[in-house]
Amino acid sequence: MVRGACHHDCPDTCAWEVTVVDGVATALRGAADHPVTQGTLCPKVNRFLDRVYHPDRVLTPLRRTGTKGAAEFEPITWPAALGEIASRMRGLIDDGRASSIMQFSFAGTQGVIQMGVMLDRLFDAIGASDVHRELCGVTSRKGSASVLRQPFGMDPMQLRHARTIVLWGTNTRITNRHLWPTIEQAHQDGAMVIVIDPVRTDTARAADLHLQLRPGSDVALVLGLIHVLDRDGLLDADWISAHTEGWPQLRASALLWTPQQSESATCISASQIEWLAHRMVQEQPTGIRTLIGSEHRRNGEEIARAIASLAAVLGSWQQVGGGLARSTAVWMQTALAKPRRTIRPAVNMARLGEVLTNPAQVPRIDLLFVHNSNPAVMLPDQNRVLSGLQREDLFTVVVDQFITDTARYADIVLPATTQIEHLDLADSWGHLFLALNQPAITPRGEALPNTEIARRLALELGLDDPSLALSDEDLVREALSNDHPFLTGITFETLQERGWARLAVPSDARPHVDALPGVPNEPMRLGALEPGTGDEVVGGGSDLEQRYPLAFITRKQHAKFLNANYGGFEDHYPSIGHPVLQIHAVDAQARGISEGDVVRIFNDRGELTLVAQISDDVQPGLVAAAFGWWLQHTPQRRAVNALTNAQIPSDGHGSAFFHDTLVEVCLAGAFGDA
Ligand SMILES: Nc1nc2c(c(=O)[nH]1)N[C@H]1C(S)=C(S)[C@@H](COP(=O)(O)OP(=O)(O)OC[C@H]3O[C@@H](n4cnc5c(=O)[nH]c(N)nc54)[C@H](O)[C@@H]3O)O[C@H]1N2
Ligand SMILES: Nc1nc2c(c(=O)[nH]1)N[C@H]1C(S)=C(S)[C@@H](COP(=O)(O)OP(=O)(O)OC[C@H]3O[C@@H](n4cnc5c(=O)[nH]c(N)nc54)[C@H](O)[C@@H]3O)O[C@H]1N2
Ligand code: SF4
Ligand SMILES: [Mo]
Repeated sequence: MVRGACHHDCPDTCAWEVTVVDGVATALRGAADHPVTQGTLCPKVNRFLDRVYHPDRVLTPLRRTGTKGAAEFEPITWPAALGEIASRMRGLIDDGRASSIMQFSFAGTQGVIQMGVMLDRLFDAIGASDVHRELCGVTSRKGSASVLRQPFGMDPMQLRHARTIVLWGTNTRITNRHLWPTIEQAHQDGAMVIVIDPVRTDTARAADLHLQLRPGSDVALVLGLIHVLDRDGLLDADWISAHTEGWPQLRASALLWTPQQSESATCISASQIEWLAHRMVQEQPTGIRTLIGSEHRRNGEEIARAIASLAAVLGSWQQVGGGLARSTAVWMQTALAKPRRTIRPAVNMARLGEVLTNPAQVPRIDLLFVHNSNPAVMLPDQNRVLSGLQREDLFTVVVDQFITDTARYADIVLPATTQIEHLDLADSWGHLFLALNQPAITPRGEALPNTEIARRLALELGLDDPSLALSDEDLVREALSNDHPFLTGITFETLQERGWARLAVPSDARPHVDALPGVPNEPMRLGALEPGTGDEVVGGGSDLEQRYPLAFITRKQHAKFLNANYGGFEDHYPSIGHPVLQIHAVDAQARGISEGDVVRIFNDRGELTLVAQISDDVQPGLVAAAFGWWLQHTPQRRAVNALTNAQIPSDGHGSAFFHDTLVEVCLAGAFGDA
């Protein structure tokens, strides 16, 4: 039995055990002794060994033989593949154009080592262009950090002690399922579970109360709540003056937001707003759990700021189980040694389509090196991304385990190992446990870990910096070499023996109340809140809205999908077997659409043909389709991101406004197409 941990970009970071017989992995199960995993994985990963041994695995390097996008390749050797990549890179470097090489990667494997530390070093060494990996969590982090400074949140497991649990724009039962037992236990002990989400999700269905607010109206809801808290004298003035600054400004902005005004902006009734404000104070601790549901909007940062401000004025941080539970990444980043990096030219990853297609782009990108990501599926404004990947003068390398929709466009595909074939240190953004992922089998075929690909490419390029020759074990040891109290007692050896370890943080630690090592206890920063408007939203009265009157949400919806990892694998499809468009009966009727009709969804960026599903899980004015399906499922060979909005915050940092997307829907054929 070999101990490891899941690599997916998922808050649960499960610890697992692999049974190996004669060099073949025969069973994979959740570690029974791990307090979060508790012996079970999830519907996505239960059959992960099928993925490891899948007949479609890429097992040798491949070179393109057909047109871009056609996925026609021939096998080549590693020396031939690396030789060709290195000679193209060398040509650009010698020409003084190293920045026309772009590293594009994300969190396909989110482990500390395999997510990119070695490839980052390689591209740092040559001065290639980079991307800001900010499509997930950065907007929400910015918003909460503006209140909390260092955005330490409560350990989500402390929700066990909450009496009022607010799941704010997070679909826990689908996206964070190992937190659900904690919530259920608290519920059994009398806690009330409230979901705030524009969609009736699986989590909303299981909650005591679902507040189905208008998309993007969260700030107006918070202002209404703070209005009531203040008006009814429910707030603790001593707590607020001792632990916050900027309350007068926040209070002044909330004064204008009577429950009735908040109702008209949010569609949550004034009486429910009054009730919730009272509940959150009278039934403490109130724990607010949020992830990234509301960040994919123009006002996403303000929404995160509003939620953090609400937690601050409630004073919930004082009791274990109260406060804000968001990403735990800051705990991990504080604990682990920071990799040494050099600054290189970089653009927000959401801009890839624009960068590849804009003739005036400086520097022009001539060589794109993709690893741990599937930009053809996951980036907004897909048509633009695909036009970029189609460019004949772009040399594209994709490192992956399968021929993804991005790999179809590659000039060279390099075969990557899976998690049971390489070493990694798994940190988590959903809890405080680290795990060591030990390789259980030798790599299949000629697959190599990202780290080894970087080492070989460095040699090929003649780079002799010793840091580019470190082994995977050296890299794990390096990450653990930080002299921080959170790492007390955690070494490579202890992890090797036990498999996992919780950061040395007391289980009843109260961030922003108790002192944390090295974290100054500064007041939380409040200030006026601005509901703002979205970029493309219903109710704004824009010209665009006249043409495209429906909001379009493309959330993570399926229990067996994990981003774009499984949307091309039949055994992972939901029982209906294909993607659908959820539309409310009111909007369907207005367009003559019935259940099962084939419909066309379109806007200026693109179009999709899907099957309609009439559902009151969405509200009138809002249509929804799941993110994660690969391109083969529609006649256009496109997925939901063909329609989504690639705008990013004005400072260039944060997520794209995926969910600020307007569309129109009609029966397919109504415009003469099928
Ligand atoms: N419309 C819409 N778009 C979205 C979102 C949404 O909700 N709606 N969510 C956004 C969010 S939050 C995220 S995080 C992104 C996710 O975007 P990505 O991180 O790009 O997506 P993943 O599908 O998790 O992983 C991408 C690839 O990594 C590969 N991979 C896994 N392990 C390894 C490895 O060890 N080595 C290499 N080389 N490759 C590996 C997988 O095979 C997979 O093809 O999508 C974003 N896009
Ligand atoms: N099964 C499964 N699990 C996953 C993933 C997956 O693809 N599949 N992806 C993983 C990744 S990368 C991430 S980042 C996490 C994300 O985890 P979550 O943040 O929980 O997931 P999302 O589906 O992005 O968003 C959650 C909810 O936000 C709601 N929402 C949208 N707009 C608004 C709004 O304006 N206000 C409010 N209050 N709510 C809004 C959506 O309807 C959705 O139900 O999940 C991880 N876990
Ligand atoms: S995808 Fe998430 S829930 Fe599933 S095994 Fe991996 S970490 Fe656990
Ligand atoms: Mo994400």
